Amino acid sequence: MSPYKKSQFFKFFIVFLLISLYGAAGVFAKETATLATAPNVPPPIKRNSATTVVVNLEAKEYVSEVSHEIKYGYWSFNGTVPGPMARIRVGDNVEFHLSNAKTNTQPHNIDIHAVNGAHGGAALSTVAPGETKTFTFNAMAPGLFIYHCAAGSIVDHISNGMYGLILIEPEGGLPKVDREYYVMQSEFYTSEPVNGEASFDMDRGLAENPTYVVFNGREGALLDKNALKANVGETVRIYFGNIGPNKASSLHLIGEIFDKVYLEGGIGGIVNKNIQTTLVPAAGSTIVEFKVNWPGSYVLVDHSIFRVAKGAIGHLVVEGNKDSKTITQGKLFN
Ligand SMILES: [Cu+2]
Repeated sequence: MSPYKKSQFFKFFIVFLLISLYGAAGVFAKETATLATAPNVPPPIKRNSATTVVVNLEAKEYVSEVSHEIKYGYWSFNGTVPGPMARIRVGDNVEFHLSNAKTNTQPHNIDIHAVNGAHGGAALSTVAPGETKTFTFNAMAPGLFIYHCAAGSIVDHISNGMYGLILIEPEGGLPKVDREYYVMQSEFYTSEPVNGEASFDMDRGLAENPTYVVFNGREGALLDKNALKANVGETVRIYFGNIGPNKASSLHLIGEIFDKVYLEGGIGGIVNKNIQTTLVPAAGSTIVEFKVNWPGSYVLVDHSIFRVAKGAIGHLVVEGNKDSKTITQGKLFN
């Protein structure tokens, strides 16, 4: 080989090597999103730059209790209602994988409200039982976004439980708090149970007359041993979504004032202060923060108050000694 050819070969080799290393670095830069099941929240992102994040969800149909001794045929993401919460950083590329369990009966897909275009991904992700599809989107805007299935007529897929939340964190993250929780409100429109199992009732849906209005997928998901917990002096943040499918939620925590409300779940816009009740539309969200000063049981409700009888109630149990002068007299317990 002539010296000229040798030098050309060497240059080609170096370029090839650099391209290979760059490609390999790209592959290794990918990370898999940590998902959390409600009421838990994935940990804050520590990265100070964007990367590629892989999110894996699987559509799963299953039967479980919606109310005491009443079962319902749920359709879900990952086998829970609501589906898991994902936490992404603004600027990240999200490589989204949706699979549909072989044992399912329905096609499913996903519309992520954090996505611009292609019906939020629904146009690219319809999967028959046994199939998997992938699409990638850039997380362009920080906020708390709903995702839901939009297959078929949409209404039965949403009514049966196919929804969840995805948080797109701003650069630098959100202010540190002591506790974070994930709560999602939804309505269920059910037929008269047969052998203890109810199914979706389209007529009740059209009449907007839910049988149940619940937090985290079933009656009692935030009561008794499932109550949220905090200690006096701690600041609590609730990531709250409302899928509807029909009703707006009048979100209120009995015994507390929301110190901050990220209006309609947007981050970087209006943070409202000192709010008693905040309105969350169907397929909308909010982020609320508050410091607890007094021990006891706080009651999370949709203050459209008749809905409490349909299940829209949860507890936050706060332990510790009171550190507030806001209540100057009176005993907590007899
Ligand atoms: Cu579906």
